[in-house]
Amino acid sequence: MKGMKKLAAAVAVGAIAGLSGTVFAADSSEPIKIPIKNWSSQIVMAHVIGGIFESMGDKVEYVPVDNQASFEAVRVGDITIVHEVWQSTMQNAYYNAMEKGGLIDAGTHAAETLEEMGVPNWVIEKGLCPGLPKWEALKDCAEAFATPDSGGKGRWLEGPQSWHGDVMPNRVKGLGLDDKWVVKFAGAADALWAELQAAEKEGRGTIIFNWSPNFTDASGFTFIEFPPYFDGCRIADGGSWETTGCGSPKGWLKKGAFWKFPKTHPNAYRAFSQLTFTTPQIGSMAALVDVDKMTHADAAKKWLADNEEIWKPWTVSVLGEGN
Ligand code: TMO
Repeated sequence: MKGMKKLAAAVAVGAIAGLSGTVFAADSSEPIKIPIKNWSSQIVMAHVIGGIFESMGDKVEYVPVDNQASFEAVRVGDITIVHEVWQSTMQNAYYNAMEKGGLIDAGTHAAETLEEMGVPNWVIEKGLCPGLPKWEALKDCAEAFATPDSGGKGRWLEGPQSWHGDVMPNRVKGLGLDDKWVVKFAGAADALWAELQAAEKEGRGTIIFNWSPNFTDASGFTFIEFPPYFDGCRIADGGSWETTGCGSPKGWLKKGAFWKFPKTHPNAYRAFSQLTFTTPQIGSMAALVDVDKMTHADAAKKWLADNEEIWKPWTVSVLGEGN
């Protein structure tokens, strides 16, 4: 009798689902594990995506991870997704994990990306380095960028060393700028934004590593034009001292997932694979924290509340509401 009831219920569900043609399995009640890294848009987007999953009835858990280690972590399922894979600095780790097996491609955001050294626009307007944004200008303006810790050279403020290893020291040397410039690593992203404010207050030049999409897209920031990137130009990718002066490539921003995610959480996976953010959307996620000084979690709540018409459709089956 019990079995009959179950069967009848299954037939009824099947019949209803049959109207729209497909039966969707329910998502597992196991939490979806979302990585937390160390730059603002990534953390806010983690909570935005978590909020989207929660709106669909899924459980989520936030897991702090080292950026480079995150690709192995998602390959073996210690985290379920990676949602900001920046081509210029992460594609090797991403494709290596895919080749080993376990990481699947979950689509590409609309935003194009750039991770590069640059200056706030007022540095150019004040004439602190005539000839920018061409990199050759850096040969003749280092003094205006000296700081107490730079030994009389210009300070080239790179992000934390965990982000790109020796790419910048190698670039400075490759371009023959190492007698005029010295690379210093910021302890964290916040130190880059603090430097922008301090330099403006003191009226001295500043050159920092930065990226787009970011909150600085809206406030005026110019990326320096280095020799063009090509595959293998960097020392770490087999390049030489003649080629490692190459700049960063413009690139994609991808998503990835643990291969079992589509099976364990088919509905959340469908939403995740459909979701895509633009440059201004990602910039605004960062701005809520770095300009408006909200917490990452509050920023995500506000972003979700302000942008329902953007993300709600991703939570609904392509077959229409009710699935
Ligand atoms: C990975 N990042 C956007 C900080 O360059």
